[in-house]
Order: sequence, then C-alpha cells, then structure tokens
Amino acid sequence: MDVTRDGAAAVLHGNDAGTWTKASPHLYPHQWSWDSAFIAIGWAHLDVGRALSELEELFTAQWSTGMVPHIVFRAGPGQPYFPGPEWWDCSAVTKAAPPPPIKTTGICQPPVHALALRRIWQLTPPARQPEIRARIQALFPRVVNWHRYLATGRDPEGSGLVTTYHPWEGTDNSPRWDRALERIKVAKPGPYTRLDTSELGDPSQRPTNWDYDRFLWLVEQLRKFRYDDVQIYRHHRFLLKDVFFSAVFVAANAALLALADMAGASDGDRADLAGWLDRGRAALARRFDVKSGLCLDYDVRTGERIRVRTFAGFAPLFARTADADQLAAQLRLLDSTAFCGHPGLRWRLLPSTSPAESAFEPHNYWRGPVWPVINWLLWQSLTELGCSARADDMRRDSLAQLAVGEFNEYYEPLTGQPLGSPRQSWTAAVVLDWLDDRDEAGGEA
Ligand code: 2M8
Repeated sequence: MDVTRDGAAAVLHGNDAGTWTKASPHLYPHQWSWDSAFIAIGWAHLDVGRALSELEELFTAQWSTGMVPHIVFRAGPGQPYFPGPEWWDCSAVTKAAPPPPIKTTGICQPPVHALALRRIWQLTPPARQPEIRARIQALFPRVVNWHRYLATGRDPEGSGLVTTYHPWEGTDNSPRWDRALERIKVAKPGPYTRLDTSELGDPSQRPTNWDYDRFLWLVEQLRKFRYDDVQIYRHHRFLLKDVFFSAVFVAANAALLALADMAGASDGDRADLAGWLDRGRAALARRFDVKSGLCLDYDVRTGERIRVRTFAGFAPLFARTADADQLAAQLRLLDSTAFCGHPGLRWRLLPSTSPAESAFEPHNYWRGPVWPVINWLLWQSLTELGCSARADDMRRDSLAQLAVGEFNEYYEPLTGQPLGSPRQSWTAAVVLDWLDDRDEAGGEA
C-alpha cells in the first residue's frame, strides 16, 4: 500500500497534545527538541499556525544560556519514560534552567529549528502572512540566541565545530562514540530499570545495557558540573566535535539569514549569523579527509580523529556548503558500495552506518538502519546543491520504503523491515513534506 498524506496526518493528529506533539505514542511520550523541528515541518503542511506553536512551545523551555533542551518533560504520570526528570534535576542545580513546573534535560540536539522556521514561512499562504510574520518575528531572536549558545558555550575554541557532551545529543548509540565510551570505566550508576526494551519487545533494536550504564553515568557527571559549560569543558570525559551536528548548524545559520529581512533581524544578529556560517563552513572543510572522502568527527579529550564510516561523514552535504571537488567526491562515495550502492541494500538510501564497517548492525538503532529523517535532510541538501536527479531518487525510494510498516522510526537497510517505534511523529512529518508537490505557496526565503 502506498504511503499517504492522510496516513501521515493521522499520525501527527494521534500524537498531538494541543501545542506540542509526542515524539511517538508510547516509547517517547514527551517533547523532543529536534523531533519538534521536523514535526513543525509536517504540521506546516496541515496548518502553519499549529506548526509554529510546536516551536513556540519548545522555546518556552529555553535555558537562560540560550540552550534549547533535548527533552521537555510534558507527559503525565500515566505515560512513563526512562530516564525521567529526576535523573537530570536541572532547576535544582542551576539557575540557567527554567524554574518548575518546567522540567527539562540538561543537554541539547541538532538545531533543525531554523530549517523548520524557513519551511513554515515558505508554506504560509498570503492570507496568513501578517499573523505568521509577527509570530516569527517574536521567536526569531530566541532562535538566534540558541545559535549563539552553540557558537560560544559549545565552541569555546571558536573552531566552527559544535562540541557534544552526550550520545543523547542526536545519534545515541552510533559507533562514532564507541571509543570515547570505551574509555569510561564506570562504576555502575544508581539502580535503574529501562523501559525502552520492554516497550519495543526487541532489545536488539536498542542500545545495550553497557551503553545505558555509560549514558546514565554521563548524566550524573553533567549534573555534578551543574550543567555549566565551563566546568563541563574542564572536567567532562565525553567532549566530541560532531561534524553532523555542526553541519546542521551551518545550514541552520543560512536558514536564519534567509529569513532575516522578513524577521527584521538586527545588524548585529545578521553579522553574527554570517560569521558562524562562514566559520562552520571553513571548519567542515578542514575536517574533510581526502583519503576516505568523509568529514571526520574528533575527540576533544584525545585529539583523535574518528574514522568510522557513518552518515555523519557527509557533513559537507548536510551543511550544503560542499565546494565542487568535495561535492563530486562525496556524491561518488554516497553511491559507492560502502554506502547507498551496497549491493545488499533493499533501497538506495543512506544507512546510519556503512554496511562495510565492522560495527554495522542492520537492526540496531543508529548502528545501521536507515532513518527517514536523515534521508530527508540529505534530500533537501541535495536539492539545494542542485543535484535534483539524485534527490528525486532519494525521495522516491524513501516513500517506497515507507509503504511498509507504520511510519516507523527506522528501517532495516538490507530487507526494508520497519523497526523501532511505529507512528513516529518525525517520520510522518517528513512524509508530509515529501508528498507535497504544490509550488511553495507563501513567503520567499
Ligand atoms: C532517540 O533518543 C532517546 C533519548 O533522547 C531515546 O532513545 O530514548 C534518538 O533517536 C533521538 O535522536 C530522538 O530525538 C529521540 C526521540 O525520537 O529518540
């Protein structure tokens, strides 16, 4: 059966909590940061006002540092999630966190929000432009502030690359983090019971207990440092320059600059955005490894380059800034047997980890499966980079893959089997964007 707009809309409506959307019905009952950004793009195809509420609601939990937290805990007690707010205890240890009753985590996720704002504005019909413009103008400085946090607190070296503090800052059990986690010889964190593995019924699709021990120990450390970036930088054991996160930041700075006139941005903000964009683009170019054709993360603590082949290596594409040589090299690699051209793949889509890597696990979360949202980001990048034929193939194959299952979180790359949570909001959201063939109705950006 074909994947349909009505089916995707039903997922968003089913997970809708009024002004925010559960990331999925059971496994993820709260509001997640980058999920919300993708979800807003989906809502923009149904109601641009509702799309904007998603972001407005998320930003009510923004920290005074500018950080947008990775989870805003909003579900009631009947919808448990582990680890809950008590593991973070943010407002008790730092004034930077919003006061109760708002409860959040103390880390963040890739800044897709600006891409969502731009898409919302592009899809705003003329009759709604005055209202939506005013609301975007009100939100815009907060989004710039979020970017300022990433450009400063998360990059005190001014390197142009964002430092992540925890695998939960995007791609949880990616093999990119294996070596850094292996170095942590943890005493077991306090007793805990996971809910995710029983909720899903198949632990092999989720991080291991070894991973969770480290994930929770890292949370304890961050709490001990009172979520203070200076302390964290001084003492934390997990500091990774993440090229994928940094690439999204570059694309997000460009998106805010494209909205600057409409949003009435100040000269200072425009100059900052342009500076962060240039610095990020140059930094990614420096992390490009000619030998492998990939952009490489590095570990701030050891200075070590992380050579494992994952989707993140295509950062120059995700940033939309690849120069002609890098673009050609990355397109060749993308369709090589190490990635989309692997003969065993069900669809020619980008898997989270290369099937040629020893760490590749086709069932396991960020260690192999295809994630529709990542392929959506790449599709949008390829479109912007002028590779429309390759982008069209990616959209077609993604929709074909999604005809099976129920808007799942991720898909087995060799068989196309749907995995993870069904009715995952961000998957439905990107389907709504892929299925939209209207000309852009509204504001230029
Ligand atoms: C996954 O992460 C959460 C923790 O944040 C989990 O496994 O419990 C990741 O895929 C993350 O990137 C995503 O935002 C979240 C909700 O979809 O789930």
